[in-house]
Amino acid sequence: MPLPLIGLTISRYTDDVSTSQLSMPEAYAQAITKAGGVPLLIPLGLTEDALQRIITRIDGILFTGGGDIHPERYGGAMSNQCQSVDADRDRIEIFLLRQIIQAPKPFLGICRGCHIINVGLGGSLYIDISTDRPKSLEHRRSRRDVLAHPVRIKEGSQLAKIIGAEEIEVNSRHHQAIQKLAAGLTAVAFAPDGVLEAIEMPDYSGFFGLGVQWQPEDMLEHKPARDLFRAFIQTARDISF
Ligand SMILES: [Mn+2]
Repeated sequence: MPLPLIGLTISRYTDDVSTSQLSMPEAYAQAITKAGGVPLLIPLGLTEDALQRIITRIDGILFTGGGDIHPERYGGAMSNQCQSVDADRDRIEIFLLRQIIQAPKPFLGICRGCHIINVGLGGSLYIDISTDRPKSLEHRRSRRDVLAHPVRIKEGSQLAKIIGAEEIEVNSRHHQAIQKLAAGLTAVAFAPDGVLEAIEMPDYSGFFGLGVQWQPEDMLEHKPARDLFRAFIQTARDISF
């Protein structure tokens, strides 16, 4: 069985001796590998030409978690509540999103990656849930592998078909959330406080365009998390080979 190549976006940070580092939590690569894909990390700092070359060769993209998107990208103003903003990463991911949709090939967004899908298609974010929606649950505190709150999944959605349940428990490590949903996306899962927890592109010609607010790569001992990665990789393989 051929192994589909999945591009993964990564972060940049400066270490304690002022060296710029590109990095990504290993759990993403492990999740892709376990589901039958080959993870390929996409560096930051690339030109659009270079990114195009990558797009032609990969079979799908995983937009990973990370720091906040610059609020300018969705008509907001920079705030001291924004964390680890990287304008180059925003540029690269939004370019990759638009190209992968044009290709069209499967894509999955996780946490920040879910926000990139929404912002890249014209939606907006709450800069900080606890400030902008003070009555919300605590979405930020969960340890990576601890289930923090339930999400209710919209009947008939692609996500519901993949997971096969109306409600699942998820981890939660985000301080931002989708505010205005972009045209062309459907809201397919909500936390009990109304925070949007999953989105998808209905009738997408690349067959898999989905974003989740939780972090399934840290919950692989749970079947819904494994099923999500498996469906993503299977689609990438089916449309490529
Ligand atoms: Mn949450």
